Amino acid sequence: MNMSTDLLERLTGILGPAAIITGGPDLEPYSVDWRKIFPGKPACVVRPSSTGQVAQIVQVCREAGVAVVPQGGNTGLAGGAVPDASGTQVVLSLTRMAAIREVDPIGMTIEAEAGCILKVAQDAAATAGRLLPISLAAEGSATIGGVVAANAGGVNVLRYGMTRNLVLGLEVVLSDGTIANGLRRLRKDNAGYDWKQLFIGSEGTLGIVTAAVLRLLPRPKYSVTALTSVPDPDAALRLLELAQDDLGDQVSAFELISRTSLQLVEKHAGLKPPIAEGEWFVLIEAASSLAGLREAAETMLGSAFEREIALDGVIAESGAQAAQLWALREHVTESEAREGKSAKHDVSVPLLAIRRFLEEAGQALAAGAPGTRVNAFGHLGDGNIHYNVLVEAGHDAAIINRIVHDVVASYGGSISAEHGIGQYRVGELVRYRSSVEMELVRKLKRALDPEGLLNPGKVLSL
Ligand code: 2HG
Ligand code: ZN
Repeated sequence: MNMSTDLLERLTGILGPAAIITGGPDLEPYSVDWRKIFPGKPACVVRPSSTGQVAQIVQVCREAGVAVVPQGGNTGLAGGAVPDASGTQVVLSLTRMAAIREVDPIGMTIEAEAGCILKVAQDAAATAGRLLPISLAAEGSATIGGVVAANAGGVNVLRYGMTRNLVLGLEVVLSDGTIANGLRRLRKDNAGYDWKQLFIGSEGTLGIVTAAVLRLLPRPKYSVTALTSVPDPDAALRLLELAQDDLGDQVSAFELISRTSLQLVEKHAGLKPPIAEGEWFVLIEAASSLAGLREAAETMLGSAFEREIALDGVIAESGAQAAQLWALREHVTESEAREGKSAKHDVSVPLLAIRRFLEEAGQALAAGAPGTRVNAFGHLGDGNIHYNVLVEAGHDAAIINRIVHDVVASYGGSISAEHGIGQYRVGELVRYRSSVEMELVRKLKRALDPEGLLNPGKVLSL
């Protein structure tokens, strides 16, 4: 531990000794991300149980000039929730603040504290006959605060938008320890600046999200899940167009999976796809409360086969089979991690450029980093591909990043479609955003966190 006894005494006065971890193996899970790519060393971990305690912690840390790193489920992929290696930063874990304060099935809202696990919030909504449509592979451990702070994406963005689209109200602890309570649950609220938007996706660098009101939706009664192989990514886009023509906005997920991804899942998770042949696969889900969805999906897929934009496919016959198809997709990240290190590229490009992006990035890698293997998969319907390159001995991840991101930039794409910047992409962001944009962002940071003590080193460098 590397902090003054005075600060430790003040923190202990706020929380009691049981809610502070100062050393030993208990520190480990808070010190490093789950992939163990960004090892850090906290001065200590504090575990408040109320917004008032968060506010007091921020206040005393500020007085001591000590940085605070907010952390939820620690499931992020950009190192945004772990401390640096200096041993001076305090990790503020929100996992004890896990209450669901209210579910309102008529107003269609849920209010939850930051540490509430996403899956718990989804289940509470389902019990009330409603849908919380944020859905990600990490939903069993990701927390509402982290999801909001990261503006998480996931597999339902195509239909319901990013987390930002679903946030109606926020409670945030500001850098001076004051509490901004904007926990309104209104569909329409156009009264002045919508300040909460600043905190959504700010990754804890502007304030600490302690609770949120999220919008719920009607819970569809029927859903249909299909896995098909497609001849190439362009055909996948034509299949998306067909699906949207025939099923409208009932298409809730449209995921592209490469053969390499499925091979990794088979090798490390032991899951076999029901379709053997093909280089590219698409997992489609549609959901509706009106009957006839399955028939419509069958007709749609029938015409996809006729037009040869789908080659082979299965439609799940039961909820269990649908879960098996989803498991293939959901195990990609974990299987990739088991295979070894990877240079992750969470990129988006305009949909029509996807095939060219994939081809050009592949060619550029073959020329500039020969022998690399690409694990490409992602949310095709959002133009968001996880273009992950497996890094083996002799490969330089920085060179690989540069190669891939330069191709992304040439198509007007984004170097972080949904995972955020964290610490992983701070340098990259500066390269691909204009100096005017970067200065605007720095001004916001200086205004809201003048001392630079909220999650320093993440998202931007001052
Ligand atoms: C997903 O879509 C996640 O499964 C993780 O965003 C992506 O592992 C990744 O790169
Ligand atoms: Zn993703």
